[in-house]
Formats: sequence, C-alpha cells, structure tokens
Amino acid sequence: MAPWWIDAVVYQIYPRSFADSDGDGTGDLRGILSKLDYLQDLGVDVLWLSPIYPSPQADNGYDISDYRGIDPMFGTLEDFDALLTDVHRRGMRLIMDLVVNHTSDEHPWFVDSRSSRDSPKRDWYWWRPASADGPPNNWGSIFSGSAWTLDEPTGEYFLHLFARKQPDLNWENPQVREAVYALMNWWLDRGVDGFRMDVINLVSKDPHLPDGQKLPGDLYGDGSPYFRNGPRLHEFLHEMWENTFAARDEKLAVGECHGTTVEMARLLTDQDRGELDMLFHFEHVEIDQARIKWLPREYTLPELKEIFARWQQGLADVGWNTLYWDNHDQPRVVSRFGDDGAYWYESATLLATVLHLHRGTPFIFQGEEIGMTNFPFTSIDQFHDVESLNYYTQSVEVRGRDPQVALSMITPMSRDNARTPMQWDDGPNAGFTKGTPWLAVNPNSDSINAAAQVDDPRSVLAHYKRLIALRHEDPVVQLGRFDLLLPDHPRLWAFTRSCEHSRLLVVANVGGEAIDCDVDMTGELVLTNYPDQAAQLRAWEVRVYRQELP
Ligand code: TEU
Repeated sequence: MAPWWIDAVVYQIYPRSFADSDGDGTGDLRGILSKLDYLQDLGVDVLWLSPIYPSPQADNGYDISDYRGIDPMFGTLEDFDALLTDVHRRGMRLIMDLVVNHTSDEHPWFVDSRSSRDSPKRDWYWWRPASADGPPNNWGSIFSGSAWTLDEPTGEYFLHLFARKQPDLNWENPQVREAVYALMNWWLDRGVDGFRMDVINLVSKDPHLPDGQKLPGDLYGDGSPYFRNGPRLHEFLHEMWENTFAARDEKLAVGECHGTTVEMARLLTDQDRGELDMLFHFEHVEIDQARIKWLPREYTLPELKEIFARWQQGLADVGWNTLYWDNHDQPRVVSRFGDDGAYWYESATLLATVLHLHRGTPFIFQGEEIGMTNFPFTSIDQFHDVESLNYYTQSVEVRGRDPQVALSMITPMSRDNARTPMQWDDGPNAGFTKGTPWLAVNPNSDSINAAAQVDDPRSVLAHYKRLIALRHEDPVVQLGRFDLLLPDHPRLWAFTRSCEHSRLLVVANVGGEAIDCDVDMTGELVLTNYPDQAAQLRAWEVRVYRQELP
C-alpha cells in the first residue's frame, strides 16, 4: 500500500519569523496557533517547525541546549501541547526539527564533556590533541574558519562542522545514540508525527579524521569525503528507525542530506530498509553556485530540468523524494529562479506549478505561498545569520576583501533573505508583531502580503491552494509516471505525468519572452496563470492539461 505522504504537502514554519503573539518582536507558539485557520485553508497536511527548543540561538535554534523543552522566547510546553492538539484536531500533522549531529556548547552534555579529559562524557564529542599546525586536521567549518576550536583548560580541540557553539556529537559512542533515540521517543510519546532530521548524513564520520583536499587559494581543506555519508550512516539510521519509528504507525522521517546522490537516496529511502522516508538533496539549489555558495555560477534551464528528471527517474521504482525550492537556508525562489519585478505573479506561480507537479512530497516554506521575495540589503548591519556574518568577517579580515565586495557576495544567497518576518498584511511590521521585529520586515509588505491575496482568485496564494488540492484529488499527481519532454529546449520546461488512463501535461515558459510551444497542447486545461489562452506561451506562462489516454 502506498504511504500516506504521497498526497501530502508539508509547510515549514520558521517560528521566530512566523507570528508574534506577545509583542516581543519574535514569533512564538501562540502566534502559530493563531494562524492555524490560515494553514488549514491553504490545505497543507503537515507542519514542520524549525527548532523551538531551549537554545542560546547562536544559529537560530540549530544549537540546542535542552532537547526536552521549549525556549521561553517561543512559549512553554503547555503552549506546545495546545498547538499539537489543535493541529491534530484539524486533521493535520506536526513534525519537529531534530538537530542531533551537534548540540549547543551550552548543552549539559558538552559542559560535562569539556570539564575534564576524564569526564565520562568526554567521548560524546570529538576531542583531539593539537597537531604541529595547531588544529588536529585541516578541515574548514561549513560556517567559515577552522572546524576546530581549542579548549584551553583541557588543552584539546573539539570538532564543530558548523559554528564554534555547535560541537559535533560523536555517534561512534553508543551512549550518544541511545540518548538521541530516547529524546526522539520522548517527543513521539508526546504525540509528534515525526522529524525533519538536520544534516543527518553527517552523523557518521571517518574516525581517523584525515586531512581534506586543499585547493590552491583555499584557506582550509575539504573534509566532506570523511564526514558526509560516512561508513556507518545506513547502520545508524536503521538503528534509529528500529528504536523509534518501527513500533509506531504513520511517522515521518525526512532527512536533510546535502551531497547525496540518487543512488544513495534509493538506499536511504527504500521503505524495506527502515532508514528514512524521504530526503532533501541540494543539487537544484546549488545549480547557481560555483564551488562555494557565495560565488555565482551561470546555469541553463536544460541543466535544471536534467537534475529534476534524473531524481524523478532514479526514485521511480524504489524510494521517495521531497520537492522544494525554499526553506530557511535558501534565498526566495521568485527572486532566485523567477522574476520578482515585472512577472512576479507569473513566475512565482510557474515555479510552484512545475515543482508541485513532479512526483514527491512538496515542501512550502512560509511566505513562499504568497510570493515573498529576497530582502533589499544595503548594509552589513541588516544581517543576523551566523553563516553570512562569518563569511563576511573572514572575507574582510582574513582575505582583505573590500567590505562592499564582501557585502555584495553575501547578499543574493544569504539565509536572511528567507528569514524576514512573514508578511500577513499591509499594516505596521506586516502584521507580524506589535513590537520591533528581530529582523527587518521586507519593505514590499505593503503590496506582497497574505491579506491582499486571501480573497483574490488570481493570486499566488490561490494558485498554491489549487496545486495542493490537485495533489489531494488526483492520483496522477501522486503516483503518475514522470516523463520529461524536449530536455534540450532552452526556455520550455515540459513534462507529463501519466497513469493508465490519463495524463497531465505541464508546459512552462521559463522566461520573459513569448515562445512557441512545440507540444500537443490539447485536452482539458486544469490550471494556468494567464486569464486567456494564446497560440504562444507568453512570459512565464504555465499551463496544465489533462489528457485522456486511449
Ligand atoms: O543546514 C545544513 C546545511 O547544509 C546548511 O548549513 C547549508 O550548508 C547552508 O545553509 C547553505 O549554504 C542545516 C540547517 O538547515 C541550518 O539552518 C543549520 O544552520 C545547519 O544545519 C546547522 O544545524
């Protein structure tokens, strides 16, 4: 039997930027509760909450200091239970963010671990003595600088693949793994419906921690061959599944798996193996980046189509996949792959349609459904994100780049583009807070906001509702076979989804100039973003036809 998520759509909430109920400028759980009507009306099936646990917030909650609680800035466990109850009452599910590759350095486990070389928790993290060059190896952190920090009192370095306040847990130690399964079961017992597992394919590392390759001009070596998709990844995931999900019904395990291939994804999401249910790969969201995310790269539509098609084909018979453009780490899709000026509505709806009509489980990031755009940053003071700020500082202080150049490098890709407050209405602070928002509201909230779209049938929001409804209703959207048409066409993104008796044809003009569409556009038009039809496909026009098969 097909799993329940084949017709589900997930909505990601970034709690600090979603809705503020108490006027402190930061979103909270009561704020989310107050917006459940909106989410139910949108039609989404699952809510994913980015981390709400107690945290020093060095990485906006992806640095957890207590896995069994709620950070006071978001509310209390009672607020959480109230939210979960109401989500379930409405027939929706809720999944939590599980961040267990690393903890905060303020988590009691790490406080204990760093207290002495003899601490019983010393081996819960990766401690190593200095090498002749200082750090134990040459790995760079994903958030710039070395991946190692010296802890002076005990004279050893600890590993942190992300910020220095995010020490990596040592999953080689079985006690660590047991502690993780216990906290997962604690939340599952509370009623949550699963987890989105942060950087889960980093948990198995080569314990020898060898130096990574360092190319000319690089400050650090690339350790990813030794810390990504490591030798025990499948074993650890299966063990996790056995200890948590196996005895429970209908739970969802979504793994964030940067750097996985289709072949790995087949193993990781094969339902017979008991590891993950679906994963996030990064191929399509790195298409516009050179070796590092801050260096832009020219790409073509055929390359983008090829990535989607290859993943569709690779997981057609085994496994399953997520479908996403946006999340809290990515710039806004309409600014990035669309045209957030003249063709804002057309391009936002086209990109949504193409994505949602692939095979997989679509993920919507808050604000994507109303076409929120990147932020017009002009100064470094407007940034908050540790990844952006660390890169800026390294650029200016270590590489000696001109600050304006460094600013222009971080602006298009910065994660803060996604993290500005949700735009609810055209009032002060976009209706997000009555206080001062922790991150500035995008100045376009007077025109781009949910209130302006709820009753407008020709809005981005209405279009997302139609796409979600179509997935709920139509078995072809859920399970139909995927075939890419005209793969080399530089502007047309066209594909079919077919079952035995019917198929959907999607044709999309990815660009601002009208094009001829050399595809048989007949059948019932079920969805489009233009009010009328013409012979050509106009700027950013998308059409979906239902065609009966003989
Ligand atoms: O992201 C992991 C990850 O791959 C990102 O850091 C990514 O490399 C970068 O943002 C894009 O260039 C997860 C979380 O989604 C992210 O918010 C956390 O900061 C990170 O893990 C550490 O927990």
